[in-house]
Amino acid sequence: MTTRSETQSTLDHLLTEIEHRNPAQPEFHQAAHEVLETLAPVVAARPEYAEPGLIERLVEPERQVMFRVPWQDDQGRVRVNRGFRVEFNSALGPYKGGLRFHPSVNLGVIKFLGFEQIFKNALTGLGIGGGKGGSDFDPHGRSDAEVMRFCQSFMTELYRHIGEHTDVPAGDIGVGGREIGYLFGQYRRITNRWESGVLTGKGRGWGGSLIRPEATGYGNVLFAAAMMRERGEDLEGQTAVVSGSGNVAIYTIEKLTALGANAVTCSDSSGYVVDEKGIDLDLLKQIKEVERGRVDAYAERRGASARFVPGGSVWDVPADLALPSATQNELDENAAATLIRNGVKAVSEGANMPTTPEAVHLLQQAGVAFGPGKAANAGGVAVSALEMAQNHARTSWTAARVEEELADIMTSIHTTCHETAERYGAPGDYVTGANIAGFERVADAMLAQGVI
Ligand code: NDP
Ligand code: 2IT
Repeated sequence: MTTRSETQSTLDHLLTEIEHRNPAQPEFHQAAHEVLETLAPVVAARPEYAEPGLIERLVEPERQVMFRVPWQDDQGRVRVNRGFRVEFNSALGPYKGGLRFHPSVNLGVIKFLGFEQIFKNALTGLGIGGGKGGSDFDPHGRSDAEVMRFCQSFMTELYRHIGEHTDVPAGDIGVGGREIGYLFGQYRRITNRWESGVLTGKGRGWGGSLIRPEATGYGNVLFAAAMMRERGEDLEGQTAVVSGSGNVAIYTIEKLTALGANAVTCSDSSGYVVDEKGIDLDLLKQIKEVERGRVDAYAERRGASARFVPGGSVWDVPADLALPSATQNELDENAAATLIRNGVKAVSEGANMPTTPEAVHLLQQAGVAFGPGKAANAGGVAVSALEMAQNHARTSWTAARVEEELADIMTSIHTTCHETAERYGAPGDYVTGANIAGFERVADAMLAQGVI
């Protein structure tokens, strides 16, 4: 029987090796550290997990695809972007995870997202493996025709790697309903197949699941509510700060408002808006979903209750709850210290890895309930898996049914994380609970399926 400290030193050695073998991929290193630093208790307790090569296989993607994406802009100029799909782990089902279109995308970013996705998808309890993809293409300011040509070129290469039983992409930053439509159209044209289950987040009239657009934000609020219940409180009357103003942020604000909380902020890369009356969702949706505008337009049109703060940090606004819903590492140590000073009770991650490790540590030390993204934002991919189930059965469920299933899944993820943390001596630590519970499910499947 190995001790916890022997196990931890083996894991630390492996982390050093990961850094050497994957140079210049800081986000992937960060994600690997965050998981491997919490696994010692379970690896020490269950000798089968110490089997040589198990964790080494887990941190190495099964397959990584990179490709050229040439397209023509509206002026006829040829542009060249880079496309990625990292198929990380298929022990539990077909690779599943979104596509991100953002100029900051590179292989390390996609690997961090794919690695997180393995554990997140395991936590849903559904049959989905982990993958992620995307491109350094920037959709901001591009016409619909440019976005369509880009998506068609991207799919002209990607199609050979995906399929309803192989790898099922969906949306992420910069990829929403419009992009999924163009991608699906090109896949159907190239393959001459109506293969609904090859992409999720489709339009509701052609195979999309009701509640998929809402699922990540709604799910995160349900997770935050479950954490608050553990503290003997609910969301009614709580003030919430939300970052971002895209898919996840909008439906986070919608669910917070429905449950009686007051969501007072949103943001984008230009700055943030604070609205003391609570964000007016019709106005925000009009500006972001219809006009594809910037958040300063919200403050201009809303009147006296709202103001726009160019550049500033949304975490400066005092609140009971914080739900980061934009991007990685957007909530750092300084922001965490400010939130704590202002009396924050819970932080629940809608985005993937938005809180830096130092900030997570500070929040946990201060007794703030902290919901890590791989648990808290799993509602999106869970409803994607329900979309796949509907597609396979050639049926569609009512919104009420999907929402009920989503609520059950989020409750079960919360319970699993909570109980697992307690079982391994870290009560209240949802990071440890999520990592260990996700790891156990994937590791058991990998061990059962042999060395592949
Ligand atoms: P969207 O593209 O719809 O919205 C992203 C929002 O975040 C925009 O307001 C955007 O502002 C802002 N943002 C993005 N990058 C940056 C940056 N580098 N600095 C400042 N602001 C930034 O994406 P989603 O809402 O879908 O995704 C948000 C987060 O949630 C991501 O971390 C994603 O991985 C995660 N997630 C998404 C899921 C989904 O189902 N969509 C599921 C689970 C997690 P701007 O327009 O100015 O760039
Ligand atoms: O990070 C995520 O979980 C997503 N972007 C959603 C993935 C999906 O397949 O729905």
